[in-house]
Amino acid sequence: MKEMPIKSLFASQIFDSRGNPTIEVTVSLEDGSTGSSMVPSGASTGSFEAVELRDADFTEFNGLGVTKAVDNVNRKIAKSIIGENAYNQTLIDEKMIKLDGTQNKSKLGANAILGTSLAVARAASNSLNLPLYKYIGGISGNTIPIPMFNVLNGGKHSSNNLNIQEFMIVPVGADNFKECMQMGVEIYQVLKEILKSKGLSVAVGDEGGFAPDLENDEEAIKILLDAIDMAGLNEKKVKIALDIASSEMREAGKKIEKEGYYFWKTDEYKTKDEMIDYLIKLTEKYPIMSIEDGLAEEDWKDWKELTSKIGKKVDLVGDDLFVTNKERLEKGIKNKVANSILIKPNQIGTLTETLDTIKLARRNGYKTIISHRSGETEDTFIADLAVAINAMQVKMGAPCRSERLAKYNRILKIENELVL
Ligand code: 2PG
Ligand code: MG
Repeated sequence: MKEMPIKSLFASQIFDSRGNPTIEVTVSLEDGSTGSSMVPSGASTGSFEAVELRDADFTEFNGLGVTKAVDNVNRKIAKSIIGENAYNQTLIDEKMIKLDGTQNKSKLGANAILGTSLAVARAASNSLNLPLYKYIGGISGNTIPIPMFNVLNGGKHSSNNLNIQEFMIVPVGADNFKECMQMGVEIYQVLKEILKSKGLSVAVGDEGGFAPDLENDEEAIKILLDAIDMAGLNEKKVKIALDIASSEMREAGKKIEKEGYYFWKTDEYKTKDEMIDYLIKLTEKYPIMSIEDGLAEEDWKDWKELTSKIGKKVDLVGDDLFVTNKERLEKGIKNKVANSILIKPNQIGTLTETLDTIKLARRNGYKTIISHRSGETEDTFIADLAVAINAMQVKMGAPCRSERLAKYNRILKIENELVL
């Protein structure tokens, strides 16, 4: 294997799209090339995710500072990987996993480890003068994904009364990414006009989608269908996708000492069976192609039931359920649970493990969707990753707010490069 030793590492505390501290890592190589990475952060995090190391010093940034993680990169991780070959991503990731020594990367921090892992890949691609997607995907990594635009925000991503966290539009009928963007943007603008005409708020939530108070969650779906129609499109060209983020409702249920799902924003309660029925009915009534986290991260039995009932016609996506973790995905495969997986590198903490989980999903016919976090940065790594692994879809928020658009714009650029 060709060698290019890592010369130095530098981490610092920067800020994400919610104004919370996060970490940026820059890796420099012996040939002078460098690569940087900024780590995102979730709000509706799964309890089995790798752990972000936060300072927990409540005199600063509500305890969310990352100076300990920064220090871990600058000292411990630097000591372990300086001099190692940047082209050997697996070796570097394995070294960090060993150095951390915990199951969930809580010692060094998944933020410290991921920031380094992605910066190494970027530095290596720069050193070889290759675009990142080519470095990761080789000659076969060249598929432009379909975007899922989260145009109405609810749940933990906003302070409105919508329980479902994400109402997405998916331009499945577009011929290319450029057309996907046009459809997404035009529907988004029409949606804004519809909300305005009803006297509703057009302020946006964490992922750039509008966050009005509506009659109920179903009204949100109906408004989306109106917007699709008024933009001159139809249900064949643009489908609906939902992220229920139901682990949050399950947590809220536990707080009121119940077994099922508590929709805390509207004070409604559903048993597990009622939740399954509710989801099935939604798919019967509306052109919904995909439901993410329809059931909670530990409700395997109910997930299995939902999968057997509608898994043939709807993408059932595990996010909090699988947390980009190979073992959890293996359990899902064995038990015939879900048929798609959301991939978020910061849920697992290294590029190598992310790619391993993607491979396992592929081998077992699970659809892979590369996803942002609700707290994002201008880093566009996941755009390249999506093309590199030939992801079917990407979920990167609304076509609004530059931390979201940076990623969509990057895919537009890659598309242009690929047709040259
Ligand atoms: C999700 C994500 C991203 P968060 O639930 O899918 O949309 O949200 O980053 O808050 O976990
Ligand atoms: Mg989710």
